Amino acid sequence: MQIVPFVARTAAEAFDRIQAQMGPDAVVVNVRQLPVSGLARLWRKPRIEVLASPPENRRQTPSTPATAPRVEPPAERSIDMTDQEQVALPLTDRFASRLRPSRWKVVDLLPAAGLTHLAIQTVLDDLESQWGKEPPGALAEEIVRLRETLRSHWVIQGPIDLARPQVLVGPPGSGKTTLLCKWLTRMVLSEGRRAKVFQLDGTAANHSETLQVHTEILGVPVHRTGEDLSTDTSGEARLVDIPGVDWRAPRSLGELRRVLDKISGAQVHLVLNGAYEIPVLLSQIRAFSSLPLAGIMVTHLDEEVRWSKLWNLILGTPLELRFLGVGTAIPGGFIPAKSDVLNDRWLGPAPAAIR
Ligand SMILES: Nc1nc2c(ncn2[C@@H]2O[C@H](COP(=O)(O)OP(=O)(O)O)[C@@H](O)[C@H]2O)c(=O)[nH]1
Ligand SMILES: [Mg+2]
Repeated sequence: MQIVPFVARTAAEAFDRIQAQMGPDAVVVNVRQLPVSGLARLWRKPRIEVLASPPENRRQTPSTPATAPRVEPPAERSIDMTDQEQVALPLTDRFASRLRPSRWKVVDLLPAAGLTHLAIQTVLDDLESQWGKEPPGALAEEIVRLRETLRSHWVIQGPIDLARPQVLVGPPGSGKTTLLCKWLTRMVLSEGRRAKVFQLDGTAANHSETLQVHTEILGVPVHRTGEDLSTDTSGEARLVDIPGVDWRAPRSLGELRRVLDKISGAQVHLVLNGAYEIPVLLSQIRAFSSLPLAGIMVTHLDEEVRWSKLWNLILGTPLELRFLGVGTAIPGGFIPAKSDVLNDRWLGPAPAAIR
């Protein structure tokens, strides 16, 4: 990956220079404040260094259609893959034997992809009703149809509207603040947007060094109360960071709801730790769905090989999967969720014709 450093006095200046040199699809890989040493500290404002990569480095050349399932890195190359992620997956598990018989061979792959019995049944029913009980001859053809069937299940709730406050909620430690910093960095350095952050106390006090450091680097103002949040007409994106709440405590969820009720027009996104098992994630979604949710964002995907298991959430809830967070580095590993992103590392890159 070719990486070019840009040193600038402000985030806006860095954005302009990256755009001029690399165009709108440049990928921001890292951002940090450069130390000012010696006496210069007294008069010189610290500068920021942004590492960016030109767009042609982002995609692998699409390969020929997969003839057999394999684990591949995702098409989005801004993610660092660990050795652990490259390990091949077993192709069957204990659920496979309990599935109703089908001539579709591709169904045998679904348990290893982390799909629950219920989700597999749904996919199998849809495969057969959409394409017939008799599968096409080659496994590669079955995989093409499986991709289409899964894609038809992708939930769309509508676009994120940055004119409305964007609020990230979820259990404590699920990665909300980290994801917010990744999103903010993308807005400011890749999209050239102006933004502000509201760091609110919820049922607990909200302290975050990560948020403090990154807003400072980006020159983004942080408001410690929600006073101006609903009435703000500046046109700047408003990102709201709230402490997590215990999803097993209805009282905490009730209090969170009261905080959210005061933010008029908010789009509320549930942030979950994708390394957790599916039954836990589904229970968390059920608990938080008493709130007006506009989608889900899933983090910690550097700790989970089977991104395909997120299909359980898509098949089991009416919520749109918005963004995926991969790792603690900011802004690295912030990926708009798409059907192919979940499938590529499991089924191999999609043939170019159906992308
Ligand atoms: N491995 C890994 N750790 C993460 C990820 N996102 C956040 N974390 C870590 O998880 C912890 C909690 O993150 P934070 O964003 O403060 O969670 P919050 O309480 O939901 O705001 C911190 O130590 C983060 O560095 C991720 O995608 N992968
Ligand atoms: Mg937080």
